[in-house]
Amino acid sequence: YLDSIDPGRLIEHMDTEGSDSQDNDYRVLVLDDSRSQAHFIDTTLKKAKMTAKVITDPMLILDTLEEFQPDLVILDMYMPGCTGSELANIIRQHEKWVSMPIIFLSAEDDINKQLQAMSLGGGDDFLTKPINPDYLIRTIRNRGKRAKSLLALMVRDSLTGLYNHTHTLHCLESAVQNAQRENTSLCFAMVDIDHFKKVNDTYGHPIGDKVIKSLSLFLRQRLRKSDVIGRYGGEEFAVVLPNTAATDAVMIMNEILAKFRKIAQSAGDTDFFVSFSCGIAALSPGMEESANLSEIADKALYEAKHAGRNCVRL
Ligand code: GH3
Ligand code: MG
Ligand code: MG
Ligand code: MG
Repeated sequence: YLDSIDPGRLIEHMDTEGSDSQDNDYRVLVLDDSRSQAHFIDTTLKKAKMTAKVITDPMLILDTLEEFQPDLVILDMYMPGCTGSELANIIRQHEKWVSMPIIFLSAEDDINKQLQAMSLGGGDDFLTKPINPDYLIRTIRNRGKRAKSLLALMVRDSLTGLYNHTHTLHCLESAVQNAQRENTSLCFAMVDIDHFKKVNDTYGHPIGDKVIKSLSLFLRQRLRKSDVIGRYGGEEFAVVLPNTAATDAVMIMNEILAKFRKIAQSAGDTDFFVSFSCGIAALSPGMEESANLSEIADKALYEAKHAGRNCVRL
């Protein structure tokens, strides 16, 4: 049964978002120009088993966001050269950070100034110093939990639960960066169900949906946990295969195709069979980065369709 496939690939994809064990696992970036304050917050967060990163220089905020990828940011209000609300505005200009919670921290107890900071800066909370550690942790947990579950919804396709088009491309982008940094190979595969219009026309749209879900489930079961699977379009899927050479990717996708087309899809009391076509783009160590993997995979997919469908092309 699929003996030529690396057993590591058979590990089922599991969704772990929202599980209890992860509830405390927030990545929190703290910016406070006062070292003693920064240290106090750092200690408080670590005691609550959060992953904290503390910086004291406002100039480092954007680079550190990119590097640390926090779930939430805590900003001191008054710092030399800029205010917390000015920084929050700068952060919010980046699409990627639009929904990330920002908590202001300050000794400012004038409610009007607090209000002004909140309305100018796109912050979500204003905590006053001296900070009550329990209150700080509770605020982070509440904000963090909601932000994480919203984000989890935003990146997924609702029919299949797979990553959506946009998030799949984001994942491809970071996978390419990783592969280049670590000098490893990477493949990107595009999968498109053959003659899917006929399925809809013959059996109806809901049965078509069932076929899409069936392929989605099959890909999840057959690929590694580290592979990224996305619903790229209606009946199109995309797979990012890190640490995978071109010949292996071709073999894996051929195996998946051979098994999938044997699965009986049922429509009432009739069974039917569905195949797909697949185009693969490969990035090998040392290759020029200019290669646009999604364009190349798309061309390979077109060739697979042109060659009569039901096949894999590199
Ligand atoms: P080919 O082998 O060339 O890919 O043929 P095809 O019929 O699969 O190609 P085409 O891309 O022209 O048709 C895809 C069809 O998939 C058209 C559209 O109505 C249908 N479709 C798109 N999204 C969904 C969906 O979410 N559910 C269902 N049931 N059908 C969908
Ligand atoms: Mg300060
Ligand atoms: Mg299509
Ligand atoms: Mg199709």
